[in-house]
Amino acid sequence: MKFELWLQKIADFLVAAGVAPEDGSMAALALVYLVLTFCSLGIVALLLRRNLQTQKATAEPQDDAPVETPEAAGEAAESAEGSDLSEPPPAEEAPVAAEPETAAVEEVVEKVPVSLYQRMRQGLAKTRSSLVGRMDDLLGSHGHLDEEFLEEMEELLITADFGMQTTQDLVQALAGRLKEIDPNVPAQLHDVLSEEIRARLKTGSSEWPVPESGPLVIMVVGVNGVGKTTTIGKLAKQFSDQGKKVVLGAGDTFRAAAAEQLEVWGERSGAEVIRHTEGSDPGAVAFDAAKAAVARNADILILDTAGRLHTKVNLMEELKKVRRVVDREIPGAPHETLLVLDATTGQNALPQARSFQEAVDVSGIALTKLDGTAKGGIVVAISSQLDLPVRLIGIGEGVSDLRHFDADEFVAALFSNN
Ligand SMILES: Nc1nc2c(ncn2[C@@H]2O[C@H](COP(=O)(O)OP(=O)(O)OP(=O)(O)O)[C@@H](O)[C@H]2O)c(=O)[nH]1
Ligand SMILES: [Mg+2]
Repeated sequence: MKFELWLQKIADFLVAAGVAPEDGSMAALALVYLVLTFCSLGIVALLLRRNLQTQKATAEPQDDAPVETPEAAGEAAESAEGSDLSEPPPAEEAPVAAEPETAAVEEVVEKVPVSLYQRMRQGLAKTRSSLVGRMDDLLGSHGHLDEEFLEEMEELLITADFGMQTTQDLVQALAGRLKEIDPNVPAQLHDVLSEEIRARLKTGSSEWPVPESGPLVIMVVGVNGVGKTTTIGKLAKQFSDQGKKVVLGAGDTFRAAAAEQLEVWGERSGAEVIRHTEGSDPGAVAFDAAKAAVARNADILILDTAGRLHTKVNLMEELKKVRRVVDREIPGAPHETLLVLDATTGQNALPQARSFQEAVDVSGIALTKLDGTAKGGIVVAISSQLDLPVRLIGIGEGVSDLRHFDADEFVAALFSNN
């Protein structure tokens, strides 16, 4: 009623302003419509502006940290060239004057733990959008959750690299909990699935073993190109930052560039690198590296090895020999044998792990390139199907893109909204 009165008043005003009396009501309605449209547009524009400002504020700390460090710039250049570092970089590439700036940036990152978590989320962005995003779409297309929904979930988990065994296990668990999920509330599906995934992830200790005496020896093995040398470099930097003295053994004598690549990481992390010439015996390098680590009173010795196919028996024998050599020099060594697996190779990682495990008594997994795959399910497959802890995950090429694997953090980074 009131609206009609208002409309009549506007019509009277418009007629007084010169509109024909028979068009007064229509003109008043049109005016009201126009005013409402402009108000709505104004509100939409305000909301968009606020959203843009929020996105900018959350993006800034993550984008700045890796890009501004001189190390990150160095790594970007290195990744552009691939792992083939045939030309050793000029000495200026590790400028002493640039150090404080790097330290300052890393200090800021240390002081704001949330940004470390955000970086992990950033690294897992592809997995999150493909897994959780597709799951939400699937939920949206099903009015009620039935057998067909479960079949499609099974397909989704298999394409996300969870592997047949883990997928079937998860789908079975999901089938028993469907009544907890309202198809209109995706968060409920996230909660159920993240709980089930979390229950299947093993939590290894984040502490490294403490040897009875002498340096902690970590031997790093894996097939070609999985990220062994890069992981060693990142790890050496982490240990050095903790004030530990690190020696690196360039046990990949197969390519001259391999030792040079390790030397670049040695410069970055302040670790001494023991190397021989191309083609020499990896056992001899291990012997010298162990001797040097003891003589220098080092806390950590990390041994690089050449990439090798897990199916080549003679190459696996070579690894056993290297182990025997270090054990003779430092009893009990290697205390940790880290198998590096490339997450982008998917299910092939599992037979690789089994072969290395048989040959050299692997004690933990470093899963690299999780940032480069939309198939993060491999973490769950490896963690639930192998009797080995996932110790480290690589979520980028940057020096700080190596994290101790924390199952709670991993699940949160995949499923939570912030
Ligand atoms: N995106 C991404 N790239 C990585 C990661 N870890 C290593 N890489 C890249 O993978 C490539 C191979 O890394 P390397 O460390 O040389 O691998 P490798 O196992 O030592 O290789 P070989 O010694 O030839 O067997 C390099 O370009 C690295 O920068 C990671 O976590 N994420
Ligand atoms: Mg290498």
